[in-house]
Amino acid sequence: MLRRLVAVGIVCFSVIPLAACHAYLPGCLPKGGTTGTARVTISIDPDWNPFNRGKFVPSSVTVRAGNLVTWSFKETTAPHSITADDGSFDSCQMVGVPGGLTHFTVRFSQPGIFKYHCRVHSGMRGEVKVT
Ligand SMILES: [Cu+2]
Repeated sequence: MLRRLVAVGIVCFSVIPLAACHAYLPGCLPKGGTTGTARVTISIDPDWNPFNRGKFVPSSVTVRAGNLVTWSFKETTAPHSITADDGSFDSCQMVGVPGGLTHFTVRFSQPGIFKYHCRVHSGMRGEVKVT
């Protein structure tokens, strides 16, 4: 764990000597994740908006109840999280460095609209519609 934090710090401070890298989400415990083959993959892509740094693509997806959704990390300059607005799942952090979490998968069992966000960047938002 410490080695991972040091690696993130090195990447962050050599690439972006500013704010986006301070958020290691200490004390956050990932929850709601699972493994398996996802029906839909959402990419976390770069976004050079200085307030967001990343974006969920596509930001809205539709799946059937019981399907899995995987978020895949493509952005490599800032940490992000996939955090349900209702707290039902949280990746805590994903980073594009060796040893970092680069995928996060959630099973959506109940119909509804599930909104999520990135804990690090308030402008990063998305939703999963479950039919
Ligand atoms: Cu983010």
